[in-house]
Amino acid sequence: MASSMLSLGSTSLLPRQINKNKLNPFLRTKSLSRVTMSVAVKPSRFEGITMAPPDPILGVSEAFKADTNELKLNLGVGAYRTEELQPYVLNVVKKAENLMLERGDNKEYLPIEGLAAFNKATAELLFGAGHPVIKEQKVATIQGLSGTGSLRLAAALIERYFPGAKVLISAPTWGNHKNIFNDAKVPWSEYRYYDPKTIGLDFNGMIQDIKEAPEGSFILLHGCAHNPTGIDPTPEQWVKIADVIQEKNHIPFFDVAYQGFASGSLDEDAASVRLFAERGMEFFVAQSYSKNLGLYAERIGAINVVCSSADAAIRVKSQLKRIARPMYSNPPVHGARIVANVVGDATMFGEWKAEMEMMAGRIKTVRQKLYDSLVSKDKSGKDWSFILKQIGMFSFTGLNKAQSDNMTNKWHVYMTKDGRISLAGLSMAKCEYLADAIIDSYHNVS
Ligand code: KET
Repeated sequence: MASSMLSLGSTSLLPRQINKNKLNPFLRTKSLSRVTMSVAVKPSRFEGITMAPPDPILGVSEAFKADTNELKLNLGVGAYRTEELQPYVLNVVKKAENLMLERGDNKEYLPIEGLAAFNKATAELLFGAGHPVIKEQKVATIQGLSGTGSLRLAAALIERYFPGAKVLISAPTWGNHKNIFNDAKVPWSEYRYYDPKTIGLDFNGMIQDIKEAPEGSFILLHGCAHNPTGIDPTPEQWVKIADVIQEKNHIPFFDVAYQGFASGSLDEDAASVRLFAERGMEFFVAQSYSKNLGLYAERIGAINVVCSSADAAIRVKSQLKRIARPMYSNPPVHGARIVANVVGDATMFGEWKAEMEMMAGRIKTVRQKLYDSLVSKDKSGKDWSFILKQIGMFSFTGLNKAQSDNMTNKWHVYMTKDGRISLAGLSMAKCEYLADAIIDSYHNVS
């Protein structure tokens, strides 16, 4: 007991604590130096807090930074880099920012639901301007802290209004999905998605698992450019997925973090979401502008809940705001203004599309070069064509944990331990080196 009172040391005791300590006979009899000595042995209140493991994705960037080898390559996080492997700020973003400075936009708080012009723009980008769900005001849209924050708001809404309902997530999926639902105390399980034998979609497994889930489950779907596999259902398969979800009264929950990055076209990449909207289904869509506008650190995205009536949308929106207020009060304005300016101006919108095509195009070019390098260097006859079939920012290499460790420890190629590499972080100049690393890891490590 005495030692706990001494924990602050005699020189930093606050008046209230000094008064308390006057009642303590131990203190009265001890000299100043004895008091200081006891500080050293006092265990911290945080003794019970163990070291958290590094994040499987963002932790890779931390490890990369610490590596001094000049050959090092960061293919961990899905963040676009130029051919010189530098971060890229889109020209259209700079233009929108200049406009904001010229206008002298203020820094007042936004409403809890975010910037109205952004919410309008983001829903239109997703469903297409003039879509009936927008015209009939059936979508509850609120600005979120990028994709992650928007998913987290939806998870909180599920926990509050659908107690016990389960979320089904693809196996595998983006690593943070599980954290998000765990933290929101929403139970989840997995549906089959990736088939290592075919290095493709396990479509039958997926359909069967969705069918067998308890009626009214939430089915988390990647709108496009599935992370980490880079394998998307075909348009025909999306129709069947929608059929079984409808049959079982499930609620689809789309995560759209790569709109424009799969095909290079914003509209094409929204086709899955629009298919569900056309069927008059109720569903969730979380959006992110981290990748397609390169606004990673601005934390700009949205959660949209498509409801069957305008009245339900108003109520849902009010509850999303209620969840947001004690979490972070209201969202940041900077990224919201950028998106609103870019989408709301025909010229800038056109420029954005061109830059997005350029980014998606660069990734396709390195994808091809990596494939060519693997085929020309690897004499084993292994079929590497799966790399060309995958889409989006990533390639799911099929390398296991030990092989991925070899990529990092021996070759200084930083990647996630599930075998995913971000092609957005690869340059043409590094393709041959990467191919050597992959071939060595694949054939010489088991
Ligand atoms: N969904 C998916 C599927 C996704 O890959 C990411 C980010 C997000 C949502 C969230 O991004 P935000 O920046 O919150 O809008 N993925 C990359 C970065 C990360 O892990 O945070 C990644 O997989 O590398």
